Parts: sequence; structure tokens; C-alpha cells
Amino acid sequence: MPNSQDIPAAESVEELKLVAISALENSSTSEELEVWRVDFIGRKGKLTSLLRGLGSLAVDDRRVVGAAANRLRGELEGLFEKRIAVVNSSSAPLGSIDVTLPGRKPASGGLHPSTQMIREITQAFNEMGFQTVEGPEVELERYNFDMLNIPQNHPARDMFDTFWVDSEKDDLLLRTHTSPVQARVMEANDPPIRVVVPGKCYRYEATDATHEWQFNQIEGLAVDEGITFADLKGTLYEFARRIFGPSQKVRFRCDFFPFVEPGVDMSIEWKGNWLEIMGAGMVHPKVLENAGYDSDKYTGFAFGMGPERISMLKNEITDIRHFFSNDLRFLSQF
Ligand code: YSA
Repeated sequence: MPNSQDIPAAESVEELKLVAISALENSSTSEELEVWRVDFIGRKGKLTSLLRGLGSLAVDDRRVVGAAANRLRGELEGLFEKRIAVVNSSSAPLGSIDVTLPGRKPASGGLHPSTQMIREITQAFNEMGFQTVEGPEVELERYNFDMLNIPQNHPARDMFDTFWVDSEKDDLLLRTHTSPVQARVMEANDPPIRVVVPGKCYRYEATDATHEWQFNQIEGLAVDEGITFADLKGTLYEFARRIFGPSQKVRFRCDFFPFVEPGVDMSIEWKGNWLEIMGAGMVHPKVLENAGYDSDKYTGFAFGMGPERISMLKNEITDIRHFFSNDLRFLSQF
């Protein structure tokens, strides 16, 4: 480390410059730099002494040397600042942890808004005694349509409503609703049955603010002896109370689905309007029989809703297409 004793006396501005720069380059810690600053550009440093000595020079020399010395001060101050920056930035070896830096929250992911809504809804039904089950997204035509009493000539079977999958028997499709899982569950189990079925569905349709070609549904099915329409209404009323709040009003109106009789749609009162949130009804006797159940002995109710549409209501989302556009500005709000 250089110190003031080691530095040769500067007899001219040029000589002082060379000595100062060389000493600066040899200073590699902040302590050494402080010694350099005091020695060369400090109030009692070499540059100040040189300026004080100008009085003994002839007037013309004094002007020339004085101007050069002042330029040198500016130059040395600039070099000193740069050297400090270099020394400070290299004080922590590359790759080491600087424990003096303030803490930063690590980036973390979260559940997709559809998943959050699905979990909230299925949990409400789980607490009412419904079990959560899942079924295949690539489905047989038989479960998606035939077992549900949807006839051969029904428009939903048209290639412009359904994504068909190339297969040997031309009987595979992307399920258009979660209702085929009703048939699968009934085929594999005896009553009593109480299930909810969340999952992706696909429809070959034009998209707009309330329609996507891919979306989720949550199906519900209860089958047992003596189940009535009052059980359907009571269960769905309780669902609305749990999801939308204790004073939520609901409305049932007649609707048609081939797999229920009678069929209804359920709306909730939302900001002064009635908004339809699901289809429902008493399971059609043919659907029970298709699954091998005795329709004189057993009855049941079923329903199907879209969790994205319900999330749109609850979270004031104006366009369903946000759910699958993968825009973090949307997703990170949940
Ligand atoms: C009806 C009676 C039952 O006993 C059981 C289930 C059902 C529902 C029936 N399977 C069905 O799919 N009816 S639906 O065509 O009206 O869709 C139900 C819900 O899925 C809609 O209320 C909506 O929330 C959602 N949905 C349908 N098409 C959609 C969609 N969500 C987004 N984009 C689409 N293209």
C-alpha cells in the first residue's frame, strides 16, 4: 500500500499527475483510497501545497501552472470517484452472497382462478355429503350422448358442435359436458350415490365474452330411494347460500335436457338481474335404466354448472377468454 512517505515530492504539475495516478492504481481497498485522497487532493495534500507554492513564480508562469494545477484537481477527483466505484463493486467476490442486501420476496406461483373456483364449489358439496370424482376428457360417444338419452339426430352430435377424435370406430370425442361421468359412476356403483364431477369440456363453437371452446363444468348427481325435486331445490339453495352468501335469492325455471325429466335452469339474483348459472333436473328414468338401475325403485337429481361463469360473477370479470389466455396480469390478481 502506498503512503505519503513513499510518494516522491512532486515538483511540477505533470510529475505530480504521474505519481498520483500510479498511487491511485495501486490503492485497492477503501482504506488505501482514503489515504490517497488525503495525500493528493486533501486540504493539506500535495496538490494544495503545489498551489500554495505558486506565489514564488513569475506572474506569467503562475497563471499557466495555476490553470494546469486546477485542471489536474478536477481530473484526479474524477479518477478517484471511478476508482472508489470499482473497489466497492468488487468488494464482494463474484457469486458470493451479500448479506447486507435487503430481503426480497421470491416469486411464487398460485392456483389458477378456475381451480380456485372449482375447489370452493366442490368443497361446499363435499361438506353436504357429495364425493368428488373425475372422468375422462376424451370420451366415447356412447357415454357423452347415447347413455344420456341424447338421440342420434340431436344437433349437439353435429361435427360443428363437437370436437371428434380420429379413431377406428369414429366413436371418440372431446366431451362436451361432464354429464357422461353420471353414466360412468352409475354403471360402476350401486345407489346411494352422491358425487360432484369437476373437469374440462370442449365445444366447437365461436368464442365471445361468455363462451370459450374450452371451459370447466361441475356436474352433480344424487341417486337413492325416495329422492324428490324438493331435495334438488334444497341442495342447490344451500349451494347458493354457501357460495354467494346467506341471503342469496335463487330462481328455478322449466328447461329441457334429454337426460332429465322435469328439467330446470337455476338463476341467482345478481345486482338486480336474474342470471342463469346452471342446468338441473330429476334424472330421466331412461338414464337410470341405461345404467342398469331399477327406475321404479330409484330416483335422483343432477345438475351441471360452469365455474368460470360463476367466478366471472363473483370477481367482476367481464370476459371469459381471460381464463385461458395465460396473461399474468390477469392470473396474478387471484
Ligand atoms: C343439465 C342437467 C343435468 O341434470 C345435469 C347437467 C346439466 C348441464 C348440461 N350437461 C349442460 O352442459 N348444460 S349447458 O350447455 O347449459 O352448460 C352448463 C354450463 O356450462 C353453462 O351454464 C355454462 O356455465 C357452462 N358453459 C356451457 N358452454 C360454455 C360454458 N362456459 C363457457 N363457455 C362455453 N362455451
